[in-house]
Amino acid sequence: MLHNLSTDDLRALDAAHHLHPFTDHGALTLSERRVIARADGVWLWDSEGNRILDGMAGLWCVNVGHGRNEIVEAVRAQMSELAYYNTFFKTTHEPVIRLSQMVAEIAPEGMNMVFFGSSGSDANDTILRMVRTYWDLMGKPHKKTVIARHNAYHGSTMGAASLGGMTAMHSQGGLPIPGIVHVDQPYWFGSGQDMDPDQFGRHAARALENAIDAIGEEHVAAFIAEPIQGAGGVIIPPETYWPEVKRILKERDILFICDEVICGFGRTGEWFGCQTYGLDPDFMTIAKGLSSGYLPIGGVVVSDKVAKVFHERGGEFYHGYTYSGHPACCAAAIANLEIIRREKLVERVRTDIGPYLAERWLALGEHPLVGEARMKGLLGALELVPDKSDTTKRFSPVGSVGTLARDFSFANGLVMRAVRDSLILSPPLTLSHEEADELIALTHKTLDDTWAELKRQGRLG
Ligand code: PXG
Repeated sequence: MLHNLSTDDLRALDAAHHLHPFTDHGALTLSERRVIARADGVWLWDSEGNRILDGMAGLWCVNVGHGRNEIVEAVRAQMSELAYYNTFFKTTHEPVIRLSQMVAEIAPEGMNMVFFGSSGSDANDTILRMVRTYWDLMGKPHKKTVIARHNAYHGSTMGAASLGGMTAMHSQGGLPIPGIVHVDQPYWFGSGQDMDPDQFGRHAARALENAIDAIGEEHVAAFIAEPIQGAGGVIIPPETYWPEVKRILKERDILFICDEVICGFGRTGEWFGCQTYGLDPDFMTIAKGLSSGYLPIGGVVVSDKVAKVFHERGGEFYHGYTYSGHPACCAAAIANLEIIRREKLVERVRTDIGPYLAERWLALGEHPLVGEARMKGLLGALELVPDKSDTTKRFSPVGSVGTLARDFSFANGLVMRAVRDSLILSPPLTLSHEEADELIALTHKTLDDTWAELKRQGRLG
């Protein structure tokens, strides 16, 4: 470890050797690089000693908060006993067995089998192969097309980025791969303001129905969606959306893949987002909150209906990763789930900190810069607009004000994420009332700072 390097040394070495994810390296300056040094609870400290409230729980993942020694100790104990062994060739081990059982316990009824990998991306690639293999085994090899949604994020590998609906990502690497079709997202604020939200929710759901009809049900293998789109901008669908999608999926012979990478493990006030919306997935993608990010682990929760077909007809499924069911990662996940259970963090989001924060977050909707404030569980967004009297108007160029506000937020001591011109929030589930008050005050200041700067630039109204 390089313990005595100055912040400037670290920045220079970072620039010389480190390729960051989702980063324009040509534009990233030395002084912009923030070196994070340590963390505890909801707080981060950078290498210059600044204390910052982690409003994004790392990257939507540190559900139990930072600095949990209990997880560290569980990993240390596991690593000294068995740091690594694989789960191929008829072998298994206690941590992967215990974690599989725990996940099956908290998963919706009828979902009892788990396949592990290291991330949400590889889990979605796994699902893509499972879904197409399932239909082969069912004697319906023509069912290969997967329907996903525009602006969805399902990961960065070839399959997952193809399932995602980010056009900028598709433009790099020749994506999407064949057999993936995207339909509209239920983003009322972005594209539905000419209808009331309920009407728009049904309208957005019918995009799925229309796509199925256009492709032909006999060619459609599955529909993949997040209960609430996270990276797409915390798109909380109108209440009418999921019931209508559920009806459509029930009427058709199509598998439902619920991507729970962000919504899972308490974030929406239930263990899984599909429970918040009463959905019946055939597959769930899990990662992030499974271990609260302490070690990398993700996976696929498979329904009994699908597992039965693989067991009875599948033979060998030629798929797996060196680190499938990694013992140390499983130990981290087990300790993490034990904390979530013991501290009743899921209930806490539903009945305590969720409503407490939402009341204050939604009140930020009164700010002159905010066109809409929305929150579900501990997922929030503030849509920033140039003219509050017409919330269909946008800043130009789109995204410039989101970044400006995000930078003010960071400078004020609060990490939020910018998506287009919205500010996004996804704090640890352990956030206290006092910390929530501080978070709201910092957000208020960030909105004021951004508003003053835009006024100075003459970009309001
Ligand atoms: N599905 C969903 C819904 C996600 O949010 C993935 C899959 C992929 O997981 P991995 O573990 O492969 O990263 C994600 C990841 C952002 C951001 O900027 C969001 C994610 C990852 C990185 C950045 O909001 N989500």
